[in-house]
Amino acid sequence: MSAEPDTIAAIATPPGRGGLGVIRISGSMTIHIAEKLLGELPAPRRAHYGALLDALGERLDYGIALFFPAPKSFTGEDVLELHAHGGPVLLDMLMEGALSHGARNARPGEFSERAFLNGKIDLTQAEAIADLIDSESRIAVRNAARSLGGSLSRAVAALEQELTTLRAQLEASLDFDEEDDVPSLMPVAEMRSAIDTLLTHLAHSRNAAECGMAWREAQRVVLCGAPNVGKSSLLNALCGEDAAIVSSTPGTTRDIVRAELQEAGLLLQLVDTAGLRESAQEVERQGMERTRQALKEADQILHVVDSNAPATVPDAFITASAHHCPQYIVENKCDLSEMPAGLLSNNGMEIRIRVSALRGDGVDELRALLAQRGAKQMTTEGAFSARRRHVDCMKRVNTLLQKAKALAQHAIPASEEIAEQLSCAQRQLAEITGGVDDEALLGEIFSRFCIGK
Ligand SMILES: Nc1nc2c(ncn2[C@@H]2O[C@H](COP(=O)(O)OP(=O)(O)OP(=O)(O)O)[C@@H](O)[C@H]2O)c(=O)[nH]1
Ligand SMILES: [Mg+2]
Repeated sequence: MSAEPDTIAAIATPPGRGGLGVIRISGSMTIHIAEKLLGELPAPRRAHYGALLDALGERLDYGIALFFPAPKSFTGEDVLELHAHGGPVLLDMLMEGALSHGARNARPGEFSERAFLNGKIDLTQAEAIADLIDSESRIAVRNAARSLGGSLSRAVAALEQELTTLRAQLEASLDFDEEDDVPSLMPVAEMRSAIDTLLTHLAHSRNAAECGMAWREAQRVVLCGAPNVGKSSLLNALCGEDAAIVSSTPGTTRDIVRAELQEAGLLLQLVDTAGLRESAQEVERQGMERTRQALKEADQILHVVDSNAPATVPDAFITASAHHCPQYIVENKCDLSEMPAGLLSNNGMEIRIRVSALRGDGVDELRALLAQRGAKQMTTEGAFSARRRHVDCMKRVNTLLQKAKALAQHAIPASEEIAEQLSCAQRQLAEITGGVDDEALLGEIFSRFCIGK
């Protein structure tokens, strides 16, 4: 992190040619740079149309400039935005101008980092900006927008407030206890119930955060089954492209093949695996090991079978894996027996469907079911974009509160130990919004941003 408040500049639009290209400048030299590159300082927060000059004062383009004086700007510093035409060489020449008049190239995420350090946004909002840019589904966009608007921050702030109140009460009783005769101000039962309430509220926020985390990342749909039943063909049919190699030789797929699919706003990652069978060679056995690993990480499992072959005994591992997530029995190759494709049964956890990957019959129906079920696993209501980091912090808070609760079960509770657990829990909560001074954490978060953000 930079200690010196120097002036930074970056091209904020993606590389390549486009209608417009935007350069962003932030810092104490901004006014000077604006005067040099525009010939005058634009009025604050008003679109200014005029010539854009190079390092030597020669006109390069006409464009729009926006000047946001500190502290009412994104970073909290003086900020200038130059909207030029989107030519890469033109933008480079304008950047040279900004650099020659005192700016330096911004590091990835440095604008957001400054906004955070100047108290314009908290850490969850900074992360939400990156998530908004990286969102790969409509729901991920909406969740990121909620976090940017402060949903996650508010949930954490409410928990912090409850914790502060509880700690204050507890500390007050600790002080009084020292004066012997004065009874504890906080009865044990009250303390326990306050911790319980906190745990309930925490679980609620954690649920929303876990949902948000799930929406940011694709759900994994793993296709498995015996060799040659048509797993790879089905993957190709579902995603509409030839992502996996198909052949009539059993044991074609050795390694994991992944393909992405968007359906009803949901991002699904289809995972094709090596067929499971007893008499496999070394390489195929390694592939089967990967299949087993993929099954462990599955959100939904498609167990593909050949509808014409005698029902193969499902691999024990598939059956075991099916307990932790919804499973489908997909009877493939129904074209061979001229049986109609479509849903056969649906009993909640297990769906049976008949398809022809070759002809595409029943594939649309299967795709829709996958999205429907995927969406069911995650509510959208109240979810906000969240990262594993936030969820992990909440898990730690939960453990600390559980410890405090256990301590409060004793007839004569160890109040000081409880106070210690609560204080640790508060530090964990503060880490979510960036209230804790942790340079390594900030460096890690902001370095993943794109330049100009
Ligand atoms: N008639 C018919 N043939 C199919 C269908 N789906 C796949 N096949 C054929 O079955 C053979 C095996 O298909 P794959 O998709 O490679 O099967 P797989 O399950 O991925 O096989 P492995 O990777 O070896 O485990 C190929 O010859 C496909 O053309 C189908 O719906 N109908
Ligand atoms: Mg295959």
